[in-house]
Amino acid sequence: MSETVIGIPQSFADAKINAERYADMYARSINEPDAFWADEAKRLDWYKEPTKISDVSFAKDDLHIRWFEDGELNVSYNCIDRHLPERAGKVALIWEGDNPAFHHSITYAQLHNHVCRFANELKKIGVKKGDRVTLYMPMIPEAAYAMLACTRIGAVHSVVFGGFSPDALAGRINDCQSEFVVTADQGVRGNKGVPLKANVDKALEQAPDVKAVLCIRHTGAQVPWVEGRDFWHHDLALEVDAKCEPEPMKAEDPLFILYTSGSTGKPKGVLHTTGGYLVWASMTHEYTFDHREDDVFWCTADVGWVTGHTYIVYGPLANGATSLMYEGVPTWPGPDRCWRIVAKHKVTTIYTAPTAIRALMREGDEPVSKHDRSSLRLLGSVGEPINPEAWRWYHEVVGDKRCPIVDTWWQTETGGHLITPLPGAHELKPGSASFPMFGVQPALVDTEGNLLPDEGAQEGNLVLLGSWPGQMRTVYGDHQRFVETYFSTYENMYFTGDGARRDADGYWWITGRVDDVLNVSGHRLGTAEIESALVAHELVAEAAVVGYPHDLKGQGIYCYVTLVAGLEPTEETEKTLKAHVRQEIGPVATPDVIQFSPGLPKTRSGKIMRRILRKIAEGEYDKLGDISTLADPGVVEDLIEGHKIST
Ligand code: 6R9
Repeated sequence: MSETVIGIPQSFADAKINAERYADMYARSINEPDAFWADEAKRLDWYKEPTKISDVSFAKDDLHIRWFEDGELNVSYNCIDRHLPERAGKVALIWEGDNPAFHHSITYAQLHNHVCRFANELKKIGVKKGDRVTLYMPMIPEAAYAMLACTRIGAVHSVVFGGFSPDALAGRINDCQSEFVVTADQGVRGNKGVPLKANVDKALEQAPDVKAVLCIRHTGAQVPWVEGRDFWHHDLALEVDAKCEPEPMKAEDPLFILYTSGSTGKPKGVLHTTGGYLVWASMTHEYTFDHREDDVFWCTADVGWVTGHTYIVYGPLANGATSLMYEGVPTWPGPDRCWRIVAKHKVTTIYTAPTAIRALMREGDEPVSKHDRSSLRLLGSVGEPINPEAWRWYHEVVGDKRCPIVDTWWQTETGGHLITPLPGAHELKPGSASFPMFGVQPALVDTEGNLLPDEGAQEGNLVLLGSWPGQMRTVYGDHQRFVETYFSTYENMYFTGDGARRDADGYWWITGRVDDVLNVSGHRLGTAEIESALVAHELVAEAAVVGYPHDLKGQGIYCYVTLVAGLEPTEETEKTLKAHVRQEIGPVATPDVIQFSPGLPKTRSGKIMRRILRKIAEGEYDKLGDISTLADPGVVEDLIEGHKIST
């Protein structure tokens, strides 16, 4: 059977980047990188234009990554002020509430007013340049105001996903010694309230250094209140004026911290800096989505994830675009909600995750086809490999075969897209992330770290050979961890943690994580985090967590648990442990399956053999490989007997 290849539609014949231009620009970005990036930096307004373009070493003992080092700029100025002469009345943000009756638009002039006021409120509660401010927010415009207000005064934001538990929030507040929290009384998703302020109060029992909490009244719910520490946004707004000069920042000054899961230990505070990140956000938003002035761009991610940072807030606003922010869930009040939004706001570009596409696909074609989608011109996918079935449905049903799909591969660590098709430059192969973005040098290595030939079909672990401006600069407060996590597996290369193959035509296909990181509904979770939550429970002696294929979520969470001696598992125990993990980390981490087992497969030196646990969870009993090195091979039979999912 010949492989499906989908050509470039006529509507993209005049795209900003066509095949020839891509080839020229890519070659220049690799052969004359400093000249290429000096030009791309011109997309931003600088107080001081950079003359030192890059200074990078991936060597383990001298790791440093600096871009545009002597340049000075301000992010909020670039996302707002500089657009005012031409776009003051243009819509910057369209907000669509959870309740479809609630929606409004914010122009660039209004955004300027909101952000300046917000910045002055932050100053008023004591925030200074360089301070870390934790944002625990629902999907409301104030989330964007708060982010931009931090950048305006040079504070460093750390957005914590509103679905995380008080414990997880406290851990993130303490890790970056953040003394300020911005939140709302409640969030709303699918007509249900999310008790954000109450969660903050619980978190602060374990985060005593927080001095002030700025709270937005969103639903009007009653919330706990600590006089002197807590401030209402609407009260402070009355006390401050709407003039706030942006603070000139050095290109390498910290911009934000975003926590993400790795294969070991606690989540890491990924640090991005000012100049390089914004160049990358702006450039990738423009080229990948072939951005045009009258686009209505809808990225469905939450601002608590990197996709929301780069493609709801910074990329689109840096480019003077109209960005849609949706508060709710894809299927409330009905299965057609997304398509209703597309028709209502004449969305031109949707950028969403395969897990959402699969969930919507289940609802059938009718909810889609009954709405006018003629405004759509481009579709995007992010977060996990997209299965060909979902790809085709997205292309044929949602996009009426007219709209190309950009399957964008990247990570929290990379700031923005690294491998993606450009809609006017590349023919598409369903499931392939296609080609590297400008300046990106992907390569494959075998498990010993040998580079595989850069021609012909190859498969291996995905590494990146050089830096790009949007790359993370360090793990906040733990540079050694940055070195060890990304630059120690293979010498002089950034290791992505993903496996990939490149086909004979040079198309890249991401095959998924090769480390102990799970991708559950597009959310990154470390197996170690879930294990440590489980063993923290008094009933649990030992736990091992692996992923298994899940129709909707991509991967599900499969936990093997050994209870403390003498306890017999009951349904109640299972429920208790699921609720416990949910409470410790958040609903996204709720185990799908808990299998109780008296023992786990271990080597004689006591190392749990996850390879075997993964195969059992997948139901692939005949592919367990060599089990002779196990201390007690009999454990395996018990585990197979207890396997919980029908295959
Ligand atoms: C942006 C984001 C990163 C991990 C990454 C990979 C997976 C993301 C993908 C994809 C296949 C794509 N991933 N996009 N896999 N195709 N288009 O998702 O960041 O939350 O840090 O996750 O997600 O495994 O390593 P993050």
